[in-house]
Amino acid sequence: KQRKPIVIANWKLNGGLDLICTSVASFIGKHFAAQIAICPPYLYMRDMMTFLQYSELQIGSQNVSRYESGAYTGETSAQMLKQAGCSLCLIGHSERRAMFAENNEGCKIKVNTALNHGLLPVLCVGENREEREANITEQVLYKQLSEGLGGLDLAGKDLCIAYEPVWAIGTGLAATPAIAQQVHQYIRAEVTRLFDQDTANRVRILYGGSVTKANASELLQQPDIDGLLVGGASLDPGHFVAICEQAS
Ligand code: G2H
Repeated sequence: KQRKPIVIANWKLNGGLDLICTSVASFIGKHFAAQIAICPPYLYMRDMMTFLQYSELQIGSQNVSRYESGAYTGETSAQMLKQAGCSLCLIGHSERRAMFAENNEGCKIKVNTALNHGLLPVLCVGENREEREANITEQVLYKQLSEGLGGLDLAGKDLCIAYEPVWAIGTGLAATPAIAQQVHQYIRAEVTRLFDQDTANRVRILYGGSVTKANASELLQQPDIDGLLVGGASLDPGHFVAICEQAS
C-alpha cells in the first residue's frame, strides 16, 4: 500500500501499571511494518514513556484540550502532550461525543491545535445504528467531516481519520470488510472534495469497532483501510501484538 499502516490501541478508562509493563514488554525487540501506538489513560503516559526507548511503540492520547493554556480545570494541552513525548491524539471518539458533549466544531479546533503542535490528529467519525438503518450514513459522515475538518490547512500535513460505526463499538459485531471498505472509500472521496486529491491520497483511514485478531487481516486487506483502532482486544497484550503483526 502507498500509505504506511497504523494500528492504535485505545485503552479507554482501563488498565494500570501491570498492563503497562506487560504491554510494553510484549513489544520489546519486535519490528513491525506498521506504525503502532497505545493510548493509555493520561495518568499512565509518563510511566509508559520510560520504556519506549526499548521498542518502536509510540504513545497516543485519548483526547486533547482545545485550549492552549489558562483557567481550564481538568484539561491537558497539545503542547504538554507533545513535550511529554506523545505522538498522536484521538479526537472526537464517539464516547466523548455521546457522553461528554463533544461536537464537530470543537473537534475541528482540536485537530488544528494538534497539527500546530506536531501531534498526529486521529479524528473519529461514524454513524449510530438508527442512522445506518435510516440509510443516512453518508449524510452523517459528510457533516462530521465537513464541520470537523472543512477549511483547515492540511497541505503537507499528516492526518488520520478513524471510521468507527457506533453500532460496532464494543459489541463484538464488527462491520464486514465490504461495508467498512465502502464507507472508507466514501470518506476518501469526501476528503478529495473538501480538500484535494493529494490530501485524500495521503490521509490514513483507520477502521475501529470490535477489531480482533480474527477479523484484522481481512479488514486490512481492503484498499482504503489503512489501519485499525482497537479497544477491548488491546487490553490483552498478546492479542494486540497478534493484530499488529497482521498490518503490513
Ligand atoms: C471503538 C474501539 C476502539 P472496541 O471504540 O476505539 O473499541 O474495539 O472495544 O470496539
